[in-house]
Amino acid sequence: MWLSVSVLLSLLRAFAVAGKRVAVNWDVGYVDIDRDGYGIRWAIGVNGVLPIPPVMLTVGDTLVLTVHNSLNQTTAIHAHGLFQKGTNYMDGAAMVTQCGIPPGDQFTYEYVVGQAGTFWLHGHDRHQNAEGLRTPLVVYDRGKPPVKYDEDMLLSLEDWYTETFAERERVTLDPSLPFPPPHREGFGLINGVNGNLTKPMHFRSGRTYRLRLVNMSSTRWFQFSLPGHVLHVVEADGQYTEPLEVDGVDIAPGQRYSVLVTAHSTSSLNYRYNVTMYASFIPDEPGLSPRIFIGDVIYKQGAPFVQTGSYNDSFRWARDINLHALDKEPALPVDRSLELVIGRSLYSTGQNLDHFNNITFSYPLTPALYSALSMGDMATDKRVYGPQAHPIVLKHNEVIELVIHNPEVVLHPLHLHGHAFQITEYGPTSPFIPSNATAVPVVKNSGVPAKRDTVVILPSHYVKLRFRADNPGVWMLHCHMDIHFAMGLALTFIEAPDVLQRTQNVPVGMLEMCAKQGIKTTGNAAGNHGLDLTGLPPVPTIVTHED
Ligand SMILES: *[C@@H]1O[C@H](CO)[C@@H](O)[C@H](O)[C@H]1NC(C)=O
Ligand SMILES: *[C@@H]1O[C@H](CO)[C@@H](O)[C@H](O)[C@H]1NC(C)=O
Ligand SMILES: *[C@@H]1O[C@H](CO)[C@@H](O)[C@H](O)[C@H]1NC(C)=O
Ligand SMILES: *[C@@H]1O[C@H](CO)[C@@H](O)[C@H](O)[C@H]1NC(C)=O
Ligand SMILES: *[C@@H]1O[C@H](CO)[C@@H](O)[C@H](O)[C@H]1NC(C)=O
Ligand SMILES: *[C@@H]1O[C@H](CO)[C@@H](O)[C@H](O)[C@H]1NC(C)=O
Ligand SMILES: *[C@@H]1O[C@H](CO)[C@@H](O)[C@H](O)[C@H]1NC(C)=O
Ligand SMILES: [Cu+2]
Repeated sequence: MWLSVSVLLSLLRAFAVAGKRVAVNWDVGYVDIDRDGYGIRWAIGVNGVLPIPPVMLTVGDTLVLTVHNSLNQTTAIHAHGLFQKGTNYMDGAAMVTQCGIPPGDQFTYEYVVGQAGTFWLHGHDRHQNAEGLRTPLVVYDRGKPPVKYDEDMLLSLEDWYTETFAERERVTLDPSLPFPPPHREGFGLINGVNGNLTKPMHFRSGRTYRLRLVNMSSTRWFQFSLPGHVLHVVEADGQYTEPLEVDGVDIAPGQRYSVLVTAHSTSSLNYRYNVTMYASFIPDEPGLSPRIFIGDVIYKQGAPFVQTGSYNDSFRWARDINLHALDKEPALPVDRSLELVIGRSLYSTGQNLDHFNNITFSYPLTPALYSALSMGDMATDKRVYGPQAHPIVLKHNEVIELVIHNPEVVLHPLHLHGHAFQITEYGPTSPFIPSNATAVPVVKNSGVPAKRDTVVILPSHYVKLRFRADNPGVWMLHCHMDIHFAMGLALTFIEAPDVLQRTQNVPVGMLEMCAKQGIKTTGNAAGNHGLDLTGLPPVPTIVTHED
């Protein structure tokens, strides 16, 4: 008896170390829903509901995500922040690493999840993310996490609009309409519901909680604070950091933070947390922007609440330049530095479009990954990917420094697929356009910089990022404000296509999805041989620079 129990236990342990298969079935379809009190509109949900239940895994598990597409357009699911090492084709970026899943069809994403931390799953086809197709993905450590806490809590933060994204996109791209476009100020959802109706958090004296804050917003920033408590940042975008003591965190679209908070040892009072949703480019309008949501932190049912005042100058916000990676990896020595300048211009298509170095992004006719895999020796020639994919070919294992300038008056949260980058420097860029955003003087983190996958570049500022090209694949860099992504603020890194060709094979089912839609899975961006790009739309030219 005892023997069999111990055998069973060791079997269980062996099984646990190997990780388990976690099957998640998503029927992606339209739901008619009122999420903000402004009325019913269509949104994109899963299995007939919104919010979509978060997905919880342990590092080493295999996620088996079966997606049935009940929409009337293609769909694809990206796991934001997962590196997909060796499984680039599972990255879920439609027309970059796969063809969208056709309506009525089904596809199973299957990959080992090798990183612990806080991530999210979201639609990466058209802007289905902004229509509701998003949910947190929490990956627990196997065994003891490197930071100590007693309990996990999740707060997902989302913006929501009365208008669909499709409508907001239409008015934004039309230069005859004023910018920002006329639309009702967005609403905030916390854990998928009106932020003032979110279930209270329950604290027990002396216990330490890890609050995972996930910003799944498409346009708005969120600030989180819990007055009367000190927060310690321990994770930024799936990367553990040395604990940093702060009073609040400011989270951009696409970003995640974990903060530790230790409950007071006495519990005669209750507290309230404060989530403020805003965007620096949206003018203040009382009651509409910023939106403030207050949630309860209950120590003792029925106890009075501590009255909290407003913020003062000594309030400490978490800033990523002040964070240090827990693994103590120093700033990488740079092999190649690339300069990118963000801009917004009126193009010959009659649209206001965003660009890096004057190139506004648009999708190739053949997914870039499939070109990289099928073009043989030519795969290292960037011309193969077409001009508008804005391809940048990287050599295996070289350390890239990105120097990204944002001379515009709006800020951009830029997200890189397949990597976490080190943030080594921020500063004002020239020409400096005075705006009411606080100017950050040059700040450097040359010791142990923080690593993350989404960075905010303030108006009139630059940022320097470093990463090692050690993940052969095709990875997007794009603004995580869906509207700017739609306006073309994206580019494609073609990382070590030679190594990629030797090491990765696309599952046949993925190629079949392309065939059903008449999309070629070999050849260049136009699905042709060599450099013949016949069939790609003409490259739009800049009429006037807007900035
Ligand atoms: C797809 O469905 C949406 C939501 O029901 C609807 O608004 C849209 O018109 C449909 N599009 C097509 C092409 O049928
Ligand atoms: C969430 O992301 C949005 C859009 O990028 C950003 O405006 C907002 O500040 C972020 N919120 C937080 C708390 O970071
Ligand atoms: C949420 O509740 C707070 C406190 O009652 C209130 O000031 C705030 O306006 C509410 N927020 C929204 C968006 O209704
Ligand atoms: C909530 O936070 C906002 C700023 O993010 C601040 O202006 C406001 O005073 C805070 N309100 C409370 C009740 O803490
Ligand atoms: C300012 O805010 C901090 C953090 O909330 C608080 O500890 C401090 O007492 C406040 N100072 C004043 C002068 O109100
Ligand atoms: C972008 O266009 C502007 C104006 O024509 C020009 O000054 C600038 O050099 C161009 N930038 C690049 C990277 O080509
Ligand atoms: C900056 O703030 C000043 C004073 O509040 C205001 O008059 C001005 O319009 C603001 N400028 C911008 C670019 O928002
Ligand atoms: Cu942007």
